[in-house]
Amino acid sequence: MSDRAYALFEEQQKARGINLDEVKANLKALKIETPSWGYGDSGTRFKVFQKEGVPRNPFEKFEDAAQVHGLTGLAPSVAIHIPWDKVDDYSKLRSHAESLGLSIGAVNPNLFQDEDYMLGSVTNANAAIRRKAADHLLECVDIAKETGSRDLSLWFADGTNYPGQGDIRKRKGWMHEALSEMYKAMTPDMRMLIEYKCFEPAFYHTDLADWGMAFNMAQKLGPQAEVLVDTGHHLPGANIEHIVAYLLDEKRLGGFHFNSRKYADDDLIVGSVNPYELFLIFYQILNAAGDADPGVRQNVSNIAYMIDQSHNIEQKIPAMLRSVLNVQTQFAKALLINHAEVSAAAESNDVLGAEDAVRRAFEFDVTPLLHAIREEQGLPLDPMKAYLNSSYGKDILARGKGGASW
Ligand code: PSV
Ligand code: MN
Repeated sequence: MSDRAYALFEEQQKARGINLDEVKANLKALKIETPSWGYGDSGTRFKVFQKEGVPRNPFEKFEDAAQVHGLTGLAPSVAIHIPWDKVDDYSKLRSHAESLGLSIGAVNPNLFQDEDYMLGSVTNANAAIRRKAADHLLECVDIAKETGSRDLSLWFADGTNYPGQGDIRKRKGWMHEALSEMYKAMTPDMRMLIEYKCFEPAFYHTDLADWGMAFNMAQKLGPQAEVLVDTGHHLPGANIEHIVAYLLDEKRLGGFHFNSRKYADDDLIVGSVNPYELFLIFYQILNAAGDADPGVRQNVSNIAYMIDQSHNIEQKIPAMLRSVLNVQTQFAKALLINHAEVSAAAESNDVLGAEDAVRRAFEFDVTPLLHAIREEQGLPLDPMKAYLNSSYGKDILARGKGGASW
């Protein structure tokens, strides 16, 4: 049955001029980093819920992440957040990850939970607090050296709630000062990924509020600084795929924090509310993958795809499985776009023809394709079912309640 479904699918795609061998190779190369904090207890600003079976330490978070990778082949690295994942010996954490078939991914400094940072970290008016924050950034560079991480992923909660509360231009300078110091400490193979967010926890202004501010900062710092697009960090109606195309054209797209948003930074399962947006993001990326400029093509191949979600009401591991599978599905659909057909229509000003050529790819059921690659990779055809039928979810209940939060 599955062979027949695939044969039909293959015939259909061939007729559209799609090379399925290439599509399959692209799908097998897709890597999505999962966040260590997505395996721990989390909550809203109203309550952190404690779940049974949640990892008690960073080592156990990697064990859970290994389930996601083992069943999907999609998630070989795990981002860490410091101090949430602080350990005495990072080489031990690194060997543990490697023994599970994983690597340690982006290192995320945390400059938002210390009492001192209530009025800002690197942009605090108090020089001693700014120093403390900059030192934490330097500490994270050292950690990345030990973990073998390429990416340092930065997000700042810095901002103000009221006009006059802070000198916006001074704060801009302080931000640049701290990032320059960090940039100089990085090794040549490291990247600084600068994340922006329009609001929350600050509500009047955020020091890095949008992609333009992050981009400007990255440009001032140098080629190892790039922009990180968290899909939940935009104002309603923002055209994220346009931002993606723009940054790719400037060769400054460092990566993504994928999650789903309806209202603000909802941090829910990516692709659960607006899968078409995710598909259109991949459309822009795949369009740039065929660019004449090798720099743009290189940027495409270096994009870090990461999940940034905290699952408060869902079971942690299945929620992470759902997330990486949703990304894979939309990527598969985007791979079915016939770019020559889209540009022919666009160039002849055939508005509906161009829109149709993009949308049509989204409308295909890619299940036979995904089953075929999973079979070829020796993976379960239905990773979610395989997890739910395994004993892992029951076995970890022995960890009890009160595991690591965030
Ligand atoms: C902030 O909302 C953010 O997106 C940053 O990436 C943080 O590091 C992460 O969430 C923490 O959950
Ligand atoms: Mn994020």
